[in-house]
Amino acid sequence: MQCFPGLVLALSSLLGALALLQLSLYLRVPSRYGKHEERLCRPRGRLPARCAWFLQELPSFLVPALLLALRSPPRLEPLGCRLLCCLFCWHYFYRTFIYPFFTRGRPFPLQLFFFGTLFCIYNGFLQGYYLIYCAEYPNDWCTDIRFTSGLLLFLLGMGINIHSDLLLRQLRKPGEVTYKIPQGGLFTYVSGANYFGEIVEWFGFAIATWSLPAFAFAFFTLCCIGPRAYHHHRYYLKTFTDYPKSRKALIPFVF
Ligand code: NDX
Repeated sequence: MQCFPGLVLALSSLLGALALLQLSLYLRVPSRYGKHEERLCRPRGRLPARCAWFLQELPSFLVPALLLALRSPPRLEPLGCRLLCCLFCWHYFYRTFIYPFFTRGRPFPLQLFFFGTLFCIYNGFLQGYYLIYCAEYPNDWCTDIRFTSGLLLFLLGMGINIHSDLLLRQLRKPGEVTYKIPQGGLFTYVSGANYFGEIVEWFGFAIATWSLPAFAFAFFTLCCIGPRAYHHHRYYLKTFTDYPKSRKALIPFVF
């Protein structure tokens, strides 16, 4: 396989277009899973959350790993480029092999599972293909301000995301499906602390890679879970009369 810059440009543009489609679809009405699903208890047409999250996210880890294995001879030089590919796989290792096994979420709708899986194959291919076959970095990329600041943002975002996922999980005992007010960590300031972390993480990744595919993915993430944070916030305000009034939806002290 070789690098086709036109393919990278086309796939990144389509990702940007999907992001805008998503924004237009989910700004007014939330995506129908989790607390925004209307018919909550019918098991038909749903997959257990653990199974759904594992299978859905797996391609984001497997596809870049497969592309890397197929690359002969390996071309992940210099060190900066190798590290960047590892960051992407590191996140999806967590999301595929750790997060699903601890989740206490409701069953996931099959239709969204199908779209989610397609999305993960698509994005796993785009990010992996670009980093493994196309990206060119100078030898001193690791000391470039874009790499170091992006890496710091990525690590900060990932830390917030994992910590917030943990706080949400601890709200329920095994088998429980009720919703409570999230407390602690960044939830003190925003209703969508896990989403805020994930968005910071992928913008950090985009800055560190300084690439069109990564910026397109960061934008997609913002358009996908940004509106969801807003809908979560409205849900909490409507459901809990004692919900902290100073808490914002997504960005601490701002929105
Ligand atoms: N998976 C990303 N688009 C997505 C699945 C949905 O990783 O048709 C994108 C991802 C997919 C999406 C994926 C792609 C686009 C799709 C979309 C659906 C429609 C959309 C396919 C692939 C689409 C077009 C138009 C382009 C075709 O019972 P429960 O499940 O609610 O329990 C929850 C629990 N919880 C609480 N428990 C007690 N009390 C409370 N108050 C609680 N509040 C929540 O915590 C869950 O078990 C858990 C987390 O819930 P929630 O709702 O806060 O997060 P969730 O949305 O489930 O995300 C989980 C993590 C989170 O860290 C988030 O940052 C990350 O995954 N994520 C999620 C979505 C996308 C994404 C990251 C990204 O774009 N980077």
